[in-house]
Amino acid sequence: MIQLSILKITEYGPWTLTLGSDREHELQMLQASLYKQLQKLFSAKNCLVFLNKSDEFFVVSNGLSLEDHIEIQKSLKESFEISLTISIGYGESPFDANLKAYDAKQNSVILNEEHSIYGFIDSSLKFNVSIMHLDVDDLKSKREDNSPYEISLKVFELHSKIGRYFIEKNSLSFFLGGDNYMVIASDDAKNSVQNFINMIKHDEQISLNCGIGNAKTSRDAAKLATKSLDTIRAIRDSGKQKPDVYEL
Ligand SMILES: Nc1nc2c(ncn2[C@@H]2O[C@H](COP(=O)(O)OP(=O)(O)OP(=O)(O)O)[C@@H](O)[C@H]2O)c(=O)[nH]1
Ligand SMILES: [Mg+2]
Repeated sequence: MIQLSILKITEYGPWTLTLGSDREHELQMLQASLYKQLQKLFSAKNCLVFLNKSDEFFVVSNGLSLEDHIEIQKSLKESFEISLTISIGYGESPFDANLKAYDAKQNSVILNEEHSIYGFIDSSLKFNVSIMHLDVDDLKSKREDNSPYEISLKVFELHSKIGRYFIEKNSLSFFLGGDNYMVIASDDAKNSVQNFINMIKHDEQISLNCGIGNAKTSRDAAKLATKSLDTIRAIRDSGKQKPDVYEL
């Protein structure tokens, strides 16, 4: 079972208009500081925040109580003029947890009105999460005959392919920067990642490595996923035949 908290800036559109037209630089600074603060607050509680579209953030919040969420809301209130709405859901798969959180918001299932928290929490459930850290093998060599802009276009096209493929496996994919992606993965996703890697190798001539981590909390699962990825690199760099996928 996995618990997901979706944070969204409340009434952001109308608020942005209050800044006038010369606002884009202000909004970019606000979004960057908000992301930094959220990552700080949630990682202190052993969670990892995934940046979705700058006004919305996904957190695998396994084990976090309503009180934990209220504490975070109080802290954010001290630092930011804008506020966030939190929707919490759980499910057998990451996509199901996302649906449950979404349903709660749509149907106004309130957990705490003062702090704008919606959703469902059940502390009696047993939580765990699998994270897959995907990375392009030897992106450096592609830079030799592609300009920075062409490389980034490829990186975003790949993100779209990862997202489309793994939503079919009830999993959620996020871009982390560079040539790095993380998938909050179902068992089905883990079992099919080698097929996905083979497909991308065949269709796009891009080699991917995938480290997988399993743990109770998202910070631990991400740590193990990255450790797995680094293990693949270490095997490769020692001159041995590397696996495409490694799981801890
Ligand atoms: N978010 C994130 N970005 C990383 C990480 N490691 C590297 N990067 C980014 O990815 C870019 C490419 O680095 P690498 O993936 O190490 O380079 P590479 O040539 O593909 O080498 P290999 O992946 O070892 O084959 C870097 O410039 C960083 O932007 C990581 O763990 N997390
Ligand atoms: Mg790489």
